[in-house]
Amino acid sequence: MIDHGKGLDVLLIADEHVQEDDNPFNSLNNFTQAGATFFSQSVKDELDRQHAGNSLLFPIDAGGDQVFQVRLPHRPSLALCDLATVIDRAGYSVCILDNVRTLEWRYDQLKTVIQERSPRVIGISTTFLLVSSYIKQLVQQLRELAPNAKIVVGGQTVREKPELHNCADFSVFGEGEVAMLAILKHLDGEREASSIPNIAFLDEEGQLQYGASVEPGIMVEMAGKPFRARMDEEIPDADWSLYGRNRDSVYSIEFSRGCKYNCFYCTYDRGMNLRSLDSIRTELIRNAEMGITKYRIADANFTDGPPKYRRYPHDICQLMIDLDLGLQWSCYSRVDDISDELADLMIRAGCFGVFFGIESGDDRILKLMRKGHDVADSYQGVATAKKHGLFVHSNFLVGYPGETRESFGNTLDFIERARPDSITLGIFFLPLKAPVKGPKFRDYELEGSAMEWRHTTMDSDTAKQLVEEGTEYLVEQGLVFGNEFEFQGMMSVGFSADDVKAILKSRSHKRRSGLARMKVSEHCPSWLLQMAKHNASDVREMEACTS
Ligand code: B12
Ligand code: SF4
Repeated sequence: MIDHGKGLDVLLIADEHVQEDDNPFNSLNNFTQAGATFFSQSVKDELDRQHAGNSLLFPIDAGGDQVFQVRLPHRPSLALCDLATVIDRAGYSVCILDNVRTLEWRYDQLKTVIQERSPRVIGISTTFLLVSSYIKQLVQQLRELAPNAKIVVGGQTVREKPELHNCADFSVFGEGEVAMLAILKHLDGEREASSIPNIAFLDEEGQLQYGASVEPGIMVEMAGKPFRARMDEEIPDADWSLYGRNRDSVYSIEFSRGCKYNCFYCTYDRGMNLRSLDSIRTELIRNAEMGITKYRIADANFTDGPPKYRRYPHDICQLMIDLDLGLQWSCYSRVDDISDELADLMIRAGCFGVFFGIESGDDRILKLMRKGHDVADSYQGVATAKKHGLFVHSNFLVGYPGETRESFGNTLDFIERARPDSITLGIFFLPLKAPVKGPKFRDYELEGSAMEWRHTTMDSDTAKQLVEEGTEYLVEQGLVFGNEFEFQGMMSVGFSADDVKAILKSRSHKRRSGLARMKVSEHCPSWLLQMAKHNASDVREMEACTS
């Protein structure tokens, strides 16, 4: 490896952008409405005066008046932390910067790091950058800022969108730890790019080439068989001391990769790759020593193990109970996993909430989804989790092939009776590649993609309409629209899990009220000042990265 003195081998960056349209009301997950309060220019001026450049408030146009909504920072990226850990352990220097385009001052830091440390390689995570044009723009911007750096993109979006395969010097599909080290070896002159599995790269003539074991057709056409680059080694322990930010108190942790189910609308990787309890113990203890005790578990489904080790989650909960580190966490779960025994263990291990993807309240649709559980299981799972004191968020989707007004009526009926603590109701999203696009669904004549589609029983316009009508109806019935994701965002800036529950509840009837009726606060509440202070200290923390 070449010694670059103060120079940097790898700069890793991440940001979050999930909608084509920049209107924050279309990407509510990036923001918090903080109890549906919006702030006026005078509050913005006051915050700027006290903590210049904190970028906390995001301007929105409210029918001519400019008001501001609170924007929470993008969560710390586990992908970058994992990558940084293996890069660092291999002896390369590495630095992480996130929120690079969302937060102005973070972008300034990016420029400083590039100027002062001339990274050889810049890696971008697209896990939460969903928009191709945005990614291309970011790559272009980096090329201008760092013309000599090689740019590597990785993460789900670049894997799924073929138009991105030639946007950077290297694209990594699937797990990135092994591939990133191989690319660094290649740049050190020790390996041919064409021998690296699961990557695309630009050759000396700027032509797109694929590395070993990737056939371009497979990357984009394979419906029903999601692509997975399995690592032979264990999932690495993430070392957050490399992350270089101190704002957050809620972090990601991963116990397994992949999922053993095969729901036909879902593109998550199939199969399960587990960590040993020993490595989990080491990571939990090391994190606690750094003050990290709050988590959003990143597993596709935390509450089940593979067929040969069904009690994996039970054992992890028991480990957490025995360690007694005061952990608090939430996770994805399935209704058919939640027994009294597991719910009790989860509560004692520090779980405060679960996210169930229930999707439908109609048995015929659940069967078509190959969901693996029925409506009775859903009633049972929600009731058991609530009985033990878990906050239950549930997601439902409208318009899966076979959906009719009648089946949607059954979903509304289920929600009204089961009453999860919060819900999201959205239009069926048709991914580029998912089993539902395969031959088994030919009879439904499914066409289109993403949010624009049609099939024999419904089209996306009708589904949108039903989502609107259903939402109005459920709001009337006192159901809470929110998201379990918001726990992480709000807890990161100092709210407790109980505060977040209270905020979600207070928001229920306001959620759909729209811009016209929103309240504009002239006051700067103490928590907003607190958040601004967090941001200010984060600026100081990042100075470490430039030195
Ligand atoms: C946990 C999770 C969440 C959590 C995040 C919690 C947290 N603390 O981070 C929550 C519940 C908040 C969440 C929310 C959403 N999520 Co989510 N989530 C996941 C999930 C299950 C795991 C992500 C994760 O952290 N994995 C662990 C890390 C280590 O893996 P990774 O990011 O994939 O990184 C690896 C490789 O991809 C690669 N890699 C990644 N970046 C880079 C960069 C370089 C340079 C290299 C070389 C390699 C590389 O190497 C990494 C290590 O092996 C994935 C599905 C899955 N199983 O992957 C969906 C997933 C990321 N989510 C997705 C979506 C769409 C969303 C939402 C937009 C959903 C919604 N409609 O609201 C929101 C966005 C939230 C927001 N804007 O606020 C999509 C993204 C699709 C895409 N990119 O094309 C995914 C892939 C699921 C899917 N297939 O639909 N999510
Ligand atoms: S929807 Fe959930 S349970 Fe089904 S395959 Fe996807 S991750 Fe697994």
